Amino acid sequence: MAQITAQSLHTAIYVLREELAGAVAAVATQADAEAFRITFLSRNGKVASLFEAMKSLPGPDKPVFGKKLNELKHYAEGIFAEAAARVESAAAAAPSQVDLTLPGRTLPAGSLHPVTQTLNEIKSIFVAMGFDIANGPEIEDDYHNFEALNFHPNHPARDMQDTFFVSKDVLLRTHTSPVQIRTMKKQQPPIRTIMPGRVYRNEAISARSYCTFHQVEGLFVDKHVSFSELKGTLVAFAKQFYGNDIKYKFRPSYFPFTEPSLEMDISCFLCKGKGCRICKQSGWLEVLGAGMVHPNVFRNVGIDPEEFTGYAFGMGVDRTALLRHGINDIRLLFENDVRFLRQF
Ligand code: 2NL
Repeated sequence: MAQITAQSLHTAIYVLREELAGAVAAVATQADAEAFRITFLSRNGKVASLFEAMKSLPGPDKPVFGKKLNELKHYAEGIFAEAAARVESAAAAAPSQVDLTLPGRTLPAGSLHPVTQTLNEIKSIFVAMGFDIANGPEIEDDYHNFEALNFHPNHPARDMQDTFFVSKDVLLRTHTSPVQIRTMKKQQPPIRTIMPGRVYRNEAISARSYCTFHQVEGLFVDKHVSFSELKGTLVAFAKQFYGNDIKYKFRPSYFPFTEPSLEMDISCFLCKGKGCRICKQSGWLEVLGAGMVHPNVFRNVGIDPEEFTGYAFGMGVDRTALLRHGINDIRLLFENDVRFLRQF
């Protein structure tokens, strides 16, 4: 304030009193009340600034105006206290902004990956038949992945083209059979175990094949285990998994680790054998391979092939999951795009 006079301070007090009366009437919320306090009653507020102005009045006028300003200050404090109490009780009485009767917001529930769902189903069928479940390392050595399984040293699967090598002797397992080797090495028959898990192949990636996928292999070793028992077990599995009404057939096949070996086809469960896009118009789907454990494999793990026989089988899980859901690109299973996964 410029050079103050008694007259101008008198006017300023009058004007501020009017302003206070108007401002307090407009206080509607606790935030308004706080703004009022800051504007008028804080250390740098309008009331304090008149006290400051008073200091430059001629000496004799000071006591008179000191009294007037104290009155003004008490007036401002009084109406502020009233307004603060008014908005506080209004806030307390106001209905809650939260409607406790509203239904809760449901969080989006996750679901199991289609491959996991398929794996779980396969596992539960074999567990119900009395199979144990065994797991093992995904990083393996040549011995457990190839040599113990009777792969010839020059077998093409041992080529860099087909297998991911970590070093000359260390590799990513190309099937879950090394888990079966480890199981037979540490446990004498009877052995009735399935080995589900992830495997790796160094293949060109396409809609039909990917560099990693899942397998379930099974192994039953005991005295007098027969080829017909193998076939009966596979049929029992296929009917539970693919449906009671499927037709099936066995074809002779070859694996280094089984002799004799077979492959199982089932009638296409989508077109019931009539021929469709999924079965490539053949009416049949290849679903698994199996056979009687080769005597050389038994000798490699220290089980006497004269005393024991056994069967083993293996099936791909991802391809099965694709077939069941009519998915046409295996890569979708590994991209983890939630727009895809939400559909399962
Ligand atoms: C297939 C065929 C098969 C086995 C896996 C096996 C393991 C041991 C000994 C003998 Cl340790 N056999 N496993 C046997 C026959 C077939 O898999 O098409 N898999 C996707």
